[in-house]
Amino acid sequence: MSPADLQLAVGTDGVPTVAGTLYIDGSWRRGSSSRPVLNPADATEISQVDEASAEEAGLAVAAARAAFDDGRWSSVPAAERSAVLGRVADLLQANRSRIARIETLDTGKTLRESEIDVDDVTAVFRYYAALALGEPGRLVDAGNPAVVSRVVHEPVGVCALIGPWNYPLLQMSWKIAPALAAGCTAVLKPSEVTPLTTVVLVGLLEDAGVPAGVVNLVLGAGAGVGAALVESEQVDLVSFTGGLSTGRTIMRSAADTVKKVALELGGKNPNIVFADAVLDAAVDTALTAVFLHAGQVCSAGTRLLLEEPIADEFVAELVRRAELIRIGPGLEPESEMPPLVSAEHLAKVEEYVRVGLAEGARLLTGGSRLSDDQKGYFYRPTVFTDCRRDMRIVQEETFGPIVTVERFSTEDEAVMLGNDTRYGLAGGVWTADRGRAQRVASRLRHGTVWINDFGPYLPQAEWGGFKLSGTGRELGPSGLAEYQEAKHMYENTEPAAQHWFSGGQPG
Ligand code: TXE
Repeated sequence: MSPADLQLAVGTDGVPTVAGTLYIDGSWRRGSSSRPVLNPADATEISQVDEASAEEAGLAVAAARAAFDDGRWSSVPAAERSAVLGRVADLLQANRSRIARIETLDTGKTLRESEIDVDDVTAVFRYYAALALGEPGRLVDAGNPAVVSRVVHEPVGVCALIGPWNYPLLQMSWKIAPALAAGCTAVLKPSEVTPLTTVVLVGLLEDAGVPAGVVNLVLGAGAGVGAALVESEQVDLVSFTGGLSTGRTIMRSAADTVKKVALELGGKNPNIVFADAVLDAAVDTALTAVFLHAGQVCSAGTRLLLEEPIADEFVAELVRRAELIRIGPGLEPESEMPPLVSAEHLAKVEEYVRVGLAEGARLLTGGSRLSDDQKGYFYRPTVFTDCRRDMRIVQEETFGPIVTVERFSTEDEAVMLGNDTRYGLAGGVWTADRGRAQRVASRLRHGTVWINDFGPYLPQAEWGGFKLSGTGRELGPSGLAEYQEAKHMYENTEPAAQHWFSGGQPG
């Protein structure tokens, strides 16, 4: 039984409780410090994990570097690498309920959503297992029959994969599955707030047959361990999902070593509803768009834009249904909306509500904790109306269960408001007029646009942001390309002197 199995096997609720949550060069080890992991539903400690020092992060990078440089993974036949990824998918499914439970205890999210996450992640591993089979490269016509010109794609090298706390397992899988498919090696650093399912995932990768040194795991705070990875000269690429300000810091710091950088930095996502939309579906989806996982979703539809004639009726129905949402611990089957992830994050959301009120937005419902003596970090679904485009709650990512409502009168105004953000991750448009849907969707400057829906994503389709939402793409073929370098191989099968220089004649 591997240490990861052991961690899965012990503890109440299957939560890892033994030490040894760093994984370096194929060995589970203790770190130089430890950190308690809290359950957001009641603030109780559910686990202690080891954390790494910057020096231990360096060891993990060195292991990944050595594993890349000796080709122990990139030289494995593509079919075998693909089979390993397929086995990871099988193991995820075999451990589905246990992993989902750990994710719920760690992040707070509802068990139903955690189970969906495990299924989605399984699909991502299966997709990249298929893509790992690869292509022989592209032949290019060099205009000379004696030349064979071929473009091939090679792994980029050692990757630092830094994840967020809202979808820990899912976001890390979006990174490690294509990295492994491409033949890269990696050091994983999940958020210090929610490290547990990444520990489990690394155990599954080990059990699936990923060789020692190819995947390494360090836990710890961003400013210490994360920064050490980003600054390392031995790391070729950083893929980061998290907040805008951390993304900026990472991009600046990666400039010193000219690393490749992929960033997903959240969004402020418009959900545009025209009067001819199927209103029942639009209201229903507007709720899930913003209140799923208590709004802690980078693509949450937090900015609702309603066409004038339906605005009053729509808002009244939205508020009525928002007040019926059952808030509670993620493990309780009747809970529909979970707590926020931490006390710090709850404080941030509360501050945004104060800002909204001070800016003159009108609070229609919510705006408070579930109860004054709550132990967990619950916050009520919150609806603000009378919002203006220059308000901070309209422009900034609150990352909580807060929706702001604005109104528009024309298609042009809807598009203008939909693009009136420095972010560009996702947006939605609701209308029965397919021509208008296509016009508006094509004018929106966001990486994903949903028409008569909000939220779905597919492993086969690229995910990422325009503008300040980031750079690079995850998922789809581009998600693999992030982890590859294109190389042009030009072979002259009939070498002959060209005598470009006159003195270059045979003497
Ligand atoms: O994330 P951070 P925070 C948004 C959301 C949230 C805000 C801040 O608005 O309120 O970001 O959240 C690591 N070098 N999103 O502060 O700091 C850190 O350890 C290297 C959007 O919790 O961005 C963690 O692993 N790494 C988002 C990861 O970065 C560093 C999801 C993310 O943490 C580092 C979550 C450094 N200097 C929050 N500093 C999305 N895009 O979905 C921190 N880290």
